Amino acid sequence: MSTFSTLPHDSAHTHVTGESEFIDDRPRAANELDVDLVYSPHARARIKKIRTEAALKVPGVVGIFTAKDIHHNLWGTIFQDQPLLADQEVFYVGEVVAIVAAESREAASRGREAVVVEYEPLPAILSIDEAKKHESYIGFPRSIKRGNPEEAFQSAPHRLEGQVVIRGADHFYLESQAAVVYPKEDGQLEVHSSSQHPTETQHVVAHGLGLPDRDVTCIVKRMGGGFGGKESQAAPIAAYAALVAHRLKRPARLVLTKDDDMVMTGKRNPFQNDYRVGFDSDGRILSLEADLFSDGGAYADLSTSIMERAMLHSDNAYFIPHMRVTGRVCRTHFHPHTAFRGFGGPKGVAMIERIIEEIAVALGKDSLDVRKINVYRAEGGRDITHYGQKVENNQLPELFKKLEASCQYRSRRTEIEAHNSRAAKTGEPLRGLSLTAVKFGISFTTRFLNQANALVIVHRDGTLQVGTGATEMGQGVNARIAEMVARELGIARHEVRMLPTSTDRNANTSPTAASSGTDLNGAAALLAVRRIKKRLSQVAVQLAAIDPKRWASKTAGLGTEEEILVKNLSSDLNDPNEGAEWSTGMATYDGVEFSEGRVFYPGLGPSGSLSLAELVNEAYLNRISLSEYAHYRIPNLNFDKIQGKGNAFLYFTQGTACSEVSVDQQTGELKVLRTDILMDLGRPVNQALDISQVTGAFVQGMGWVSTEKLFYNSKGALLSHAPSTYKIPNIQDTPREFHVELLANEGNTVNVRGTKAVGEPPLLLALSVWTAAADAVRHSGEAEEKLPRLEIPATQEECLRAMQPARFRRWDRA
Ligand code: MTE
Ligand code: QUE
Ligand code: MOS
Repeated sequence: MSTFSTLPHDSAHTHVTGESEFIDDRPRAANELDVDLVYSPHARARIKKIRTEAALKVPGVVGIFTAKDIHHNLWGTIFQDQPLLADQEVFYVGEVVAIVAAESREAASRGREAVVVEYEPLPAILSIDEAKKHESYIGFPRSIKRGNPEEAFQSAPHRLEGQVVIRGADHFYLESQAAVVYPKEDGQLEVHSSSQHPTETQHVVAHGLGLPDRDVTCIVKRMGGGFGGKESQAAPIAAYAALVAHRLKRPARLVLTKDDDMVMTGKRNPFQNDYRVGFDSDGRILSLEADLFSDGGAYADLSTSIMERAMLHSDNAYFIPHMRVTGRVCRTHFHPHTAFRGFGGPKGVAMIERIIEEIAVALGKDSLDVRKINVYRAEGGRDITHYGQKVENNQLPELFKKLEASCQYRSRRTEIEAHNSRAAKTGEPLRGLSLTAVKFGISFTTRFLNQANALVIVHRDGTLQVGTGATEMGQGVNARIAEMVARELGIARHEVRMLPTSTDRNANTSPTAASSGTDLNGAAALLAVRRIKKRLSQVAVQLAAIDPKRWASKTAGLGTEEEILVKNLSSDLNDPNEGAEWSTGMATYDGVEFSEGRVFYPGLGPSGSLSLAELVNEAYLNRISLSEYAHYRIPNLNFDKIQGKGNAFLYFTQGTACSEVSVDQQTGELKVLRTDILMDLGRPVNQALDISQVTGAFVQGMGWVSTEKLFYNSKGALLSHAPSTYKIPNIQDTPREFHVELLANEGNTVNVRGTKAVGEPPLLLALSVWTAAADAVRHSGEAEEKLPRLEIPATQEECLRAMQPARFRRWDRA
C-alpha cells in the first residue's frame, strides 16, 4: 500500500492557521446588509395576518419581505412543492414566513422579534403512525420484488417478524447554512453559498426572483461540512439573501445561528420498517418481506430518492432469493427531512443486520456464521441482487474472512461469553460483540445525475488551474482531483490549484453527493488533462525531429518557421468518454513519458527531455490549445424505477466492521471498547484521506446509533437544538481501540483509476455498534426478550429500558 499517496488535505495548513475562508469570513462590504428570518413556532397553522409596521420602525431595519415579494414561490429538488416563504399556511416549526433586512445583525434580530404574525393553530401529524392513519404520504408507493416471497415464507422451516424504529439525526456541520449575495451591474447576482449543489442554488435563486439563469452565478469555495444537509437546503437560504440584494441593491449576508439552523433544517429521515423473514435451520434466509415507512417531514425534498436507496440496500451484503420490499414516504409536520451521509442506505441495512442477529439468537448460532452463510457469493448464482444487478468485483466473502481473523473474533467471543455469565451475577457492565458489513451502491439512482464536467487550464509556467462541479466540504475531493491530474502530467500536486466551484465555469452540475464527487468530477478532469497530454505528446515527438535552433521559442518572434500541428482532440470525439479506459491507470501517447516535472522522448532536447514548462511554452508558441473542457457520464446504468429492475450502480464499495461494546447495567451507559474495520476501496488515490473518511464516517454513524437523540415536544418543536442538549461524539466517545485497514484490490476496472468511492459507505459500519449493544443487553437477567429491541439511537436510557423493562413500565404508567 505504500505506493499510494498520503499527502495531507490541500487546505490542512490554512485550516490550522485560520486563513481558510468560509462564508462568514468574507470581508464585509461597506454597504452590506444583514438578513434574519421570521419562522413559524407552530407545526401547522393558518397565517391570519403578518404585521410589519413595528418592525419597520426598529432602528436599522431597512426592509421586510413576505411571500408576495417572491416572483415564483415554489421550489424543490425533485418535486417543486415547497414555498420559499409560507403564504397561507405553515406546515412545520421553523418554516420561514418573512425576511428582515437591516444595517447590522443586532438590528436584524430586533426586527425579527418585532414582526407580529397571527396564527390559527391547526392539528398536526407528528409521527409515522399518525401519518399512516391519515394516509398522509408523499409520492407514490414503491415496490421491488423477486421470486415468490409469500410462498417461500409460508413454507420456511423457521419464521420471525418484527419492526425496527430508526430516528433522525442532525448533520451538525460546523458552518451553519450561510450565503452572501452581491448585486452586480445590469441586474446580475453573485451568490456565495455554503452549498453542495451550486447549480441548484443558482436555479432556485433565479427562479424565485424571476431572473434568467445567465444572470445568477453561484460560487462555492468550500463548506465547513455538509454531510448531505447542504444538498437541497442551502438553496432557499441563498434565495433569502438574494431577494434582499436584488430588491435593495446592496450586498446581503445570511448566516444562521446554530439554534435556528437546527430548528429550521431537516434531518436524517426517521424510518419504521416492518419485516417478516423465513429461514432454514442453518440460518439461510429464504424469504424477506419488508415494508419501509419513512418520515419525510412537510415537503418532498429528497425523501423519495432516499426511500429508493433504502429499498435498494435492504439486502445489504446478503443474498435473499425471495424478496419483496415496499416503500412509502409519510408526510408529517416536521422540517422536511433530507439527505444525510448514506442517504437511504443505513435505514435498509439496519433492518437486515438486525434480522440476522435475530436469526442467530433464534437458532442459537453465532451471528457471524449466519452472515457468512448468507453473504453474496458467485457460487450457485448467489450474487444477483433483488433488483437484478450482479455483484461484480465481490470482495465480501474475503472481507468477512480476513476481518474475522485479524480481530480475533472467535477467541474474543468466547472470552465475552464467559464475562457475561459472570456479569449477570456481579452487576459488572455487560459486553457485546458484532461484526457487520456494508455493500454500498455507487451511482446516483437517478440516471441523469451521473454526469460531470471539468475545465483544465495549463499555464505557461507549467502550473495548472482546474475547475469542476465538485464542491469541497472537507472530504478532500479537491486534493484527490488535483492529485489525479498532477500524476497524469508527472508533476507534484501543489502545481495544480483547484478553483472555487462556480456555475459560470462548470454549469449543469450534479450535487456533490452519493459519494461520487471524485468519481464523476475526477473522471471529467482526467479526460480533459489527457487530451492536453495527448497534444503535448504530439508536440514533443515533432520537436524531437527538429533542430532546437529552429524551435518556436527561438524563431516564433520572427514568424518564419512552419508551425507544429496536432490533431484537434476536442472536436473529433464521438465517444464522450473517449480515453476513459481506467484499468490502464495512466495514459501514454506516442511513447512520450511525463514524470518528475519533465517530459521524456528520445531526441527531445540535448538530454532527451524538457521540463513540462518548456514543452508547454513551445506548444503555446505553436498556437496549440493548453486548456480543455471535458464531460463525463457513467456508462451502463439501466435501472428501471417502475419495474424496480436493472443496473442501478456502477459498482459497490464494500467493507466489514467488528465492534465490541460494554453497557453499564446500572446506568445504561454504552462504551465502544474496540472497533476493527476492513474496507475495500479499490486502489485509493490518497490513502490518508480515505482512511480519515472511514474514521470520520464511522464516528458520525456511532453518534447516530448511540447518543444523538432529537427531542421534540408534543407540539412538534425541536427542543434539542444546541450541543448542550444534542450529544455528538467527542474524542472520548470514539472506540478505545480503533483499527482501520484497507483491502488491496486492483480489480475495479470500471471506475476512474480503479478507485472506489469512500464518503458514505463506512458510516453504515457503525451499525455494528448498535447490533453489539443488543448483543450485550440480552444478557441482563431482567431482559424479557431473547434479543431486546433497541431503537436507533440506542441511548443510555434506551439500553436501560431494554435491560430492565419492568421497572420502566412502572414509570411509564405513572
Ligand atoms: N467529509 C467531510 N469532512 N465533510 C462532509 O460534509 N460529507 C459526506 C462525505 N464525507 C462530508 C464528508 C457525504 S454525505 C458525501 S455524499 C461525500 O462526502 C461527498 O463527497 P465525495 O463525493 O467527494 O466523497
Ligand atoms: C443518491 C443520492 C441522490 C439521489 C440518488 C441517490 C441525491 C439526489 C438525487 C436526486 C434525485 C432526483 C432528482 C434530483 C436529485 O438522487 O443526492 O434533482 O430530480 O439529489 O441514489 O445521493
Ligand atoms: Mo451525501 S448524503 O450524498 O450528500
